[in-house]
Amino acid sequence: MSSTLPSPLRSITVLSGGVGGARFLRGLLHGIRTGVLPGVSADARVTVIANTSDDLWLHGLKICPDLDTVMYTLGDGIDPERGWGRRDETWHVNEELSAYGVENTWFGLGDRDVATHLVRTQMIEAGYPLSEVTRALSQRWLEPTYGEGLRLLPMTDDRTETHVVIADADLDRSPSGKRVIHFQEYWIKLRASVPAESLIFVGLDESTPAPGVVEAITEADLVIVPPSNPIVSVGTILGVPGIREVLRATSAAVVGLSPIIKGHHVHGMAEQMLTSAGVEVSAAGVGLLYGSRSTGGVLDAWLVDSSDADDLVRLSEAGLTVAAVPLLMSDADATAAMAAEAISAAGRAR
Ligand code: FO1
Repeated sequence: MSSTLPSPLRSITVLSGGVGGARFLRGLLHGIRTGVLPGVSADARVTVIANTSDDLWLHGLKICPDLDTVMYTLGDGIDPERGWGRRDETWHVNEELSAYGVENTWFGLGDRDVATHLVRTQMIEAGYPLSEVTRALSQRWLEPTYGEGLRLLPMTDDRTETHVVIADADLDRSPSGKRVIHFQEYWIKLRASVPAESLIFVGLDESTPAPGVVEAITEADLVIVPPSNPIVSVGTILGVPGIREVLRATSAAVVGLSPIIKGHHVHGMAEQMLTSAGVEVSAAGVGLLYGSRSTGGVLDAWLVDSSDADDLVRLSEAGLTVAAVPLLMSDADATAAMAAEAISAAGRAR
């Protein structure tokens, strides 16, 4: 590793969405614990800045899917098959709501998961900001295993929500021929099966970074952009006024890993989101979207999967330090190896 990366690395900040980010974090933390990451201190602190623009209010409950996915995954409470929600879940609340004919039944509210939403909602209604609520929930899920070694922060305490504009042929319902729906309705109910004409990030322009977010980027030794959705997860984190600027200004190296392998999103449905934003659905397309800090972007280094090695020339011509390495997060060891490659690339970029 280059001598220009702090040695050892003591502080790593990760900008995370839901499933992809959480799985990457599990591998990163596994790598730190098992000592397989080059130049990383065994007591390195990881700070996660999570997307909150997927959040929704449903049945009077405040639901934060990406915060919860990270929290449950790292706290070993996640359902491993679904990648979201609690393991050993039951669905009586959902069934009872359906029996009353109460919408929205397409959103899976598990009984165990509901307890998290109840605690969060109670605290928010008592006046606590989301960052404080997240800290309280983390006391159960993260502190017992990671102590001071892991901190989960929402990107903002302000309410932001991603909405999607879709075509609607039912002119009685949508005289304009278009309808605006919550991102979760597009994602879950429609399974992103119709084109997203555009995205509306409600409240994002007026939001401010949550306490600790700016410092976590400014004071980090390394910032990692994991294989999360570049538009509706990382894109919204970068959309909080001030975050892109501190990322561009930090003395930490910034390295990203492609969520797109051979033209497909590995852990989600990012293709539709990239297409609606006019971005090429490829590892190169996402790398160029983030861009090199040397030319006004946010990254120093970008990793693509070995099968996307053809994209490397274009990316390095755009000023990025690049490498083609295996990017399938098949288990914690394989993911820790990805984190090790990210650290090596960050070292070469300095
Ligand atoms: N994803 C689904 O595909 N179906 C669901 O019913 C569903 C419910 C749900 C409840 C709580 C939660 O934290 C996450 C949930 N997710 C569900 C995942 C979530 O919609 C998304 O994958 C993300 O928001 C995208 O990161």
